[in-house]
Amino acid sequence: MKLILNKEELLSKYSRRKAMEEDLEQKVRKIIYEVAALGDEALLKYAREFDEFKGDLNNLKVTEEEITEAYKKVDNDFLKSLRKAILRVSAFHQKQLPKSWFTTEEKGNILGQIYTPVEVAGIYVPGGTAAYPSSVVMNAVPAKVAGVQRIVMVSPQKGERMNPYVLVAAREAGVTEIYRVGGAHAIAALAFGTKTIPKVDVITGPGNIYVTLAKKIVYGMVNIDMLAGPSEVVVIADSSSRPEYLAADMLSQAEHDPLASGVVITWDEELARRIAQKVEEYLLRLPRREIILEALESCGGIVVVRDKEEAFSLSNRLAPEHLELMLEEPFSYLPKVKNAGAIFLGNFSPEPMGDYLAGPNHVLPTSGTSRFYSPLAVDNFLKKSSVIYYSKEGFLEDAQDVIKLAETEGLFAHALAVKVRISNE
Ligand code: HSO
Ligand code: ZN
Repeated sequence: MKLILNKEELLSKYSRRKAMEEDLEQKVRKIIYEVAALGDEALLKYAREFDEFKGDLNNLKVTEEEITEAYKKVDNDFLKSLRKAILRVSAFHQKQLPKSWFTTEEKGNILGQIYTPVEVAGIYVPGGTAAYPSSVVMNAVPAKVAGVQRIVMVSPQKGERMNPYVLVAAREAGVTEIYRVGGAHAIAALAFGTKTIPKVDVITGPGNIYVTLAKKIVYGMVNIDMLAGPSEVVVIADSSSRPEYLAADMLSQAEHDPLASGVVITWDEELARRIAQKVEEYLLRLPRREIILEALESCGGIVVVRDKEEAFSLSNRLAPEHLELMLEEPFSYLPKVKNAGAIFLGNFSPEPMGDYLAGPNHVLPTSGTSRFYSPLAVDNFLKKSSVIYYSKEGFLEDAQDVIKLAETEGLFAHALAVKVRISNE
């Protein structure tokens, strides 16, 4: 495989990847309309068809016994690491909690803004090899910190049982109920509600292309976090880093998905050659080598650019989900970063530290959307309300202006609501 590329070669790989996104929207729309109209009946039909679900409607919900069983299956070291991750992720998200505020004006009017958590949050957790306990944590913890009372998780069950690590992560992170369904039909069920699955206010979490399209379609009926695609990392490196670090970091995101992306950008040709050698070497021993190869082929490589300026302009154009600055004095480059979901600085901050334990969220904007989306956060589970209180004196001061503006708009009942208070005072 040709690992060392120039800028144009990388950009053409990126545009080919976009074109590969099939037009599945019609198919997904049909599933959503059916679940909206027929509820559980359609949900069950699609769960049997797409999730290989064998049971009945009353088996959709994961039981307490299954969760107890799951605890018996996971090892203690996992539980310890998981709990540490939850503590660190909670601490980080606590800092995001916004404060409601009020201001009192001269005439005694009080204005403000209050934050209220949504009542019910729906979190989507993919099944199969992408059933990550860490993603359960990253979705559930910000909801919990926001104060959401009901956190509903959906995840397709592959095989005989739900993944015990996912179940334990869900319980530890504060998920209140779990349903073994996935795909577009699960998203529709969360958006509209069925007899079995509650209607939620916001749906978060990454999924495959069907899930992403479904989230796009139900948006407006519920809120969603973002439209996420396969994982990506862009590493900008100089010779202060080490080829083995850079090669491993590139592979770490490529192993997620055949459409994932791992890119290193450098102006040091010798470094590029040494990274390529290391990539070949590591590939021989990595179990997910096939996925990595496909990913690197479709959307990865080591790009040699002219200089730092060109490196940052390319990275800003790609607007990656994860950006690693493996550079001497990495903090001095922060002002050059315009678009990135999460930024990792220095040789001891490889991206997996952020995937699991650092504290910031790993649900991040992908496919160039870090131009306008932000990481999943506490505010995805909160909404604001404005608060308005007029004192009598303040009211009388503003009343004529409101009457004037209302009458200009032809809205005489609006004007009346003010006038009636002046004449009765
Ligand atoms: N890098 C992925 C998240 C993940 N990695 C989960 C490992 N497990 C998207 O940020
Ligand atoms: Zn990852």
